[in-house]
Amino acid sequence: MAKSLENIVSAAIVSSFYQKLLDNLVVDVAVVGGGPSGLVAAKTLAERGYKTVVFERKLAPGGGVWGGGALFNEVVVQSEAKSILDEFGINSTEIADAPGYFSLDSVELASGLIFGALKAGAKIFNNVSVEDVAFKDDRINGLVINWTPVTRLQMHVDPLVVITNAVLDGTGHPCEVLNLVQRKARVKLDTPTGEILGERPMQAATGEITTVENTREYYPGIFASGMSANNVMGGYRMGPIFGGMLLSGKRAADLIEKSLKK
Ligand code: 48F
Repeated sequence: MAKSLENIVSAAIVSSFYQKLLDNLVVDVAVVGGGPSGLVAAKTLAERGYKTVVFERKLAPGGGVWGGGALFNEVVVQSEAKSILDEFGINSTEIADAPGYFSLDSVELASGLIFGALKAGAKIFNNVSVEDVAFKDDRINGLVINWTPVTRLQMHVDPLVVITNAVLDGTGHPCEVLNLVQRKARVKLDTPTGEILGERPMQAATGEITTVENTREYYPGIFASGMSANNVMGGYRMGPIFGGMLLSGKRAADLIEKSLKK
């Protein structure tokens, strides 16, 4: 019997998704959160040859980029991170009375980062929430994942596990994965108190610098980038300027690569 178009479409989706998921149950790097820092890290690591996967809770990756500032869909990036925009092919315009600062369309930034990460070879699983971590020998070696609708509806459904050599917590303000590590594994993180210090209020210039400085490994096998790193180390928030996020993603990729080469 000839296959109907409906059957061809459904079978193609099921078989290609099945293969994609199966291929990514063991990876080099698992990025939690498809925000700007996570997407830059994913692209950089994928193009350097590391098997990299991104798990994003929402339907659309891009995190806090889409909405610009107060839903005005424009954001600002400073000159230090302009080369990352260029690398992704994302347009920006230098602000006439503020040399060294560039304004750009937040929809182009979000979609450009997503497209760049995918084209570099990273796989993105959207609608997937990371709800726990897996441990081996005092090191994080896996992520426990489930469908976001399952977690949102609090359905009593067991998860799946992805094994990885390195995790990047790119979950933004709540630093969800490191919170899980602290709360459930009851281990000390590499911070002055051994705990998450908590994000501080707005101080844009400082926040932009500390976001990058705070990007590092906080427990064997788990790194933090972007606002997650700032929350863990008590850094300041900065609003809709995104250079620090992009540079944080690059630094996360460099540090993860260094640790994988050990
Ligand atoms: O918050 P987010 O954009 O991360 P970021 O890279 O960038 C922060 C900026 O967007 C902005 C800012 C800049 O001035 O302050 O906030 O630090 O993106 C984080 C992504 O992680 C997803 C979430 O849906 C968002 O898209 N996420 C959070 N928790 C989980 C998760 C989880 N448990 N599992 C999967 N995805």
